[in-house]
Amino acid sequence: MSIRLTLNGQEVEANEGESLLQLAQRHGESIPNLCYQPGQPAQGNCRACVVEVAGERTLAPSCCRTAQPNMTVDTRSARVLAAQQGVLKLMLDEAPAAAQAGSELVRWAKQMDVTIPQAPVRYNEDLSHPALSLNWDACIHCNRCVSACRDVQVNDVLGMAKRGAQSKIVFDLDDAIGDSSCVACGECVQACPTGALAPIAASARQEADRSVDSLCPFCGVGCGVTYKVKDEQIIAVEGRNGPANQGRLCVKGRFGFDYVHHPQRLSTPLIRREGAPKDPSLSGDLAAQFRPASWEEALALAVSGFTRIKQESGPKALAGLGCAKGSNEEAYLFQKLVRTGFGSNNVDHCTRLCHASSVAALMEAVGSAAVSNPVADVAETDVILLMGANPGANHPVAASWMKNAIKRGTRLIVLDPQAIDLTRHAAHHLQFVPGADIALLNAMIHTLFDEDLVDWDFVHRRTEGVEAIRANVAPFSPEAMAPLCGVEAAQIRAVTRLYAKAGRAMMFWAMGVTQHAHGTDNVRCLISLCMLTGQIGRPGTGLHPLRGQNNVQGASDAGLIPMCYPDYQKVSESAAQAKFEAAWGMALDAEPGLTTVEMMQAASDGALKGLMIMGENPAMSDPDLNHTRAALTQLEHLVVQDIFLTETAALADVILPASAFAEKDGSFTNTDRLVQLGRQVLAPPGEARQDWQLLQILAQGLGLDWDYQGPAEIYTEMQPLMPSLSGIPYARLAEARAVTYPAADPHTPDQPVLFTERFNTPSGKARLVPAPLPVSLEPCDDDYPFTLITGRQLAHWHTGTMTRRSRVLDAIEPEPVVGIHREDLDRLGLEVDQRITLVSRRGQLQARLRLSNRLRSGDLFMPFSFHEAAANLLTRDDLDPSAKIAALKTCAVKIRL
Ligand SMILES: Nc1nc2c(c(=O)[nH]1)N[C@H]1C(S)=C(S)[C@@H](COP(=O)(O)OP(=O)(O)OC[C@H]3O[C@@H](n4cnc5c(=O)[nH]c(N)nc54)[C@H](O)[C@@H]3O)O[C@H]1N2
Ligand SMILES: Nc1nc2c(c(=O)[nH]1)N[C@H]1C(S)=C(S)[C@@H](COP(=O)(O)OP(=O)(O)OC[C@H]3O[C@@H](n4cnc5c(=O)[nH]c(N)nc54)[C@H](O)[C@@H]3O)O[C@H]1N2
Ligand SMILES: [Mo]
Repeated sequence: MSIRLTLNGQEVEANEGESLLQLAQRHGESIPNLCYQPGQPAQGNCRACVVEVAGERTLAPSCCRTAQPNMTVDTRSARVLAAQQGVLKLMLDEAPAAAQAGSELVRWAKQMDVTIPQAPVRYNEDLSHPALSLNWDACIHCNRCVSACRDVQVNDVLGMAKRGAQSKIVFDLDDAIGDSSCVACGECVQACPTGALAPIAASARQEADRSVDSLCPFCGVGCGVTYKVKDEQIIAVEGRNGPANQGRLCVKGRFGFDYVHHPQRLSTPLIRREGAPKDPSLSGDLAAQFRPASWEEALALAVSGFTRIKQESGPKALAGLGCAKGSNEEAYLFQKLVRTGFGSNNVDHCTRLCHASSVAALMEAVGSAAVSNPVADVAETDVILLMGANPGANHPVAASWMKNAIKRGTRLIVLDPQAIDLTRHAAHHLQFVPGADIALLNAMIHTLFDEDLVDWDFVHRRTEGVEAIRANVAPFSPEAMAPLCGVEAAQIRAVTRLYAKAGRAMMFWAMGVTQHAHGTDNVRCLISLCMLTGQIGRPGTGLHPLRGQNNVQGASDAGLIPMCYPDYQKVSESAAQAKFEAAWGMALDAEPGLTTVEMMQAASDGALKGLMIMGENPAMSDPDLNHTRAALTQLEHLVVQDIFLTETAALADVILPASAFAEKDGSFTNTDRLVQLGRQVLAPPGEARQDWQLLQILAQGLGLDWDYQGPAEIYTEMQPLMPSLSGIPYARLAEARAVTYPAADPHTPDQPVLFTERFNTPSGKARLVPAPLPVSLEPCDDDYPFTLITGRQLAHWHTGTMTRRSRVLDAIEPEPVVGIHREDLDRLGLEVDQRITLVSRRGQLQARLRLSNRLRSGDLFMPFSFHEAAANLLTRDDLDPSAKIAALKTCAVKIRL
């Protein structure tokens, strides 16, 4: 039934449930409003949006009055305007500090001809946090920030304390922000209409010269952001209404942008000084080993080193490590450079240390390496199973969607040795022994058969191999596995029932599952659990390996892997080889190349002599660093293309200064298979150049006739070679700016949910593969009694190159810490904050102890982001046999004083 009413003398039609404010805005009326936020329930507490409804004595707040048939509404009458002005004036009087440039309140006041009082010197404020501040004298108690913190991000930190005139916004129990549990996502800052909550940096509050819509450079969620630029400096970042984030951001995206302006940015090519030895201990002044060079000299040296090695030792003595922070176009060019310029498939990137095991297991089972359903599907699921992933720290905006779903009734199962951030929202947390994933998952699969929870109809129609799975899990009863897992059998059965019986259940996993010598088997088990219960092929179900780097999905898709051309077309298959030989006009090698860790092993054996590294820092991120760094030192010729003088660059012969994310155009593929366009915000500093241009010059030096004009042209070459992009020509991408693959033709709409009818395997069925119990490679013993878990913190990115050069992020986590359980601390007579030496069979480091209430007794946790205490000095380089991923996640260590 239509709702017809009169708005400012015109007859109009309202939508069901539409508020008068929304209706008026839709008809182009501008009504001041401060507490209302689109997408959130109306609060009706600021009263700035009052309007007149005929027949009513008092004015009505339009944000919380629903349009009704036959109403007569006036938003422009003298009475309305006077009331709106009165409200704005009162607010400015009561919150004088709100008179800050650019605040929403001031904009409305200006528009409504309300005099803006002189802003007082800032006072009554909390300046205790490195990222954001709170000025109570600018607060109008609109509650938007509370809603942002509680309803949107579900961080539950901000609240309104006390009542009436005494009421005030507080963090936790009126704690200083810096001492509170605030995670600095800044959603409150973005929501605040007066500047009461604001970035603490004065620069961020200036008026920007221009704004550029682009993407966040950090994780695979792929948030849309708007960069605010003044005098060619990024001064602030705001969440943009991108498909993955709808305005939300985390601390890195919002406050971690300033690394691009750091004085240590590489801005001129560098060449190793004659006689300066490569020092694997990385001690002393690293920059002093290099001298500035002209582009001509540096590029000529880079090329001549590769050419000489290729002539003397053959193409297989060369290799390249590409970059998952770069664009699809850069990744495509990089692998093409190695395959056609160097002449082998020795090309890889950080996916090998990351989701290589997921890729291997997924390709085998379903014939596709990407997620089946997007993160956003959590809104439609009944149960989320989260294993070996800590999205609160590592995919914070994805975590916010999960928390929103949980608030609406979705149940969360956490399978993780640590009590991760999301555990407080979980229905079940199985805090199991690190490395016991297969014992646990096979026990869950055993329970499916044992308790008749298998969806046999789905299994028969859509899968093959069920009998081998059934036979394999026969000995894995929860009761038998419970002691290995360190959790109770009843709990294993309970979570299995919850997942299997859910109408819709969705699973997410990440590095806790993948970074093991049995990583592929771990993922095989997850896939079996999903398939045996038929939890795939519908919205709110499916398999989601949370992808890590902003473009690791795209970099893998574009062929930065040694076994595959773009789109996972195998180098060993002659049809694929012929296709790419035709496209690139030359003979290609059919033998799969070396993987990341194998490259280091080949370098130390002397088989690999020349290496090109673009945007990776293996001297920090690879396992067993003493070995890795020595191997890098062994190389005859190492060229590093980066934005900083990294630990890896410090071992190079030539360093090429490149463009950071904000300095380039290109396409980037997020964890949801969404291809999005990033846009250049700034020029690279000094003489630094675009990554793609450098690759082109190197290729030309190696005799290739490349002549690309830019990313669009590169995409246009790559796209027809990749079946998954066949329906996404550049024009479609340029117009939509975000398109989900696969798309068969340009008119196929985005397909967020895959495998509704068949899988991508030759038979169309999912192939289930059983997994045996692995042999523990390094069990704890009397000498090395602790299990060290390595991973991430919210504020830092991997090897710290970028985030340790961000003022806010480095202030939040300034030094390396090792998390320890209270019992272990007490038992060993250690103190919180004590500096200790952590020793493994391969290396040692020094760091401070931090009490952790997340760990099991006997486990320690450490991030790998600190060069002064590089966690990978301790880790092992054992490889998973299928995926060649290294067992980075855990190793045995001891604490020495
Ligand atoms: N802040 C931040 N965010 C990031 C990154 C970053 O560096 N910093 N990196 C990005 C990248 S590239 C990636 S790949 C993702 C990674 O994201 P995550 O995988 O979430 O990160 P991790 O901290 O490595 O480890 C995840 C979890 O594995 C658990 N775990 C440890 N051992 C085991 C085990 O044996 N079994 C199981 N099941 N779990 C175990 C840990 O307790 C931890 O909670 O994050 C991305 N996002
Ligand atoms: N112990 C342990 N080790 C791990 C892990 C773990 O959990 N534990 N996780 C592993 C995982 S999942 C991953 S993904 C890897 C990550 O390992 P890496 O990829 O080596 O780590 P990053 O620090 O992200 O390195 C990115 C580099 O690219 C540079 N860079 C950034 N943007 C650009 C650009 O646009 N152009 C160029 N040319 N350079 C750029 C940065 O300065 C930095 O040097 O670490 C792995 N290592
Ligand atoms: Mo990763």
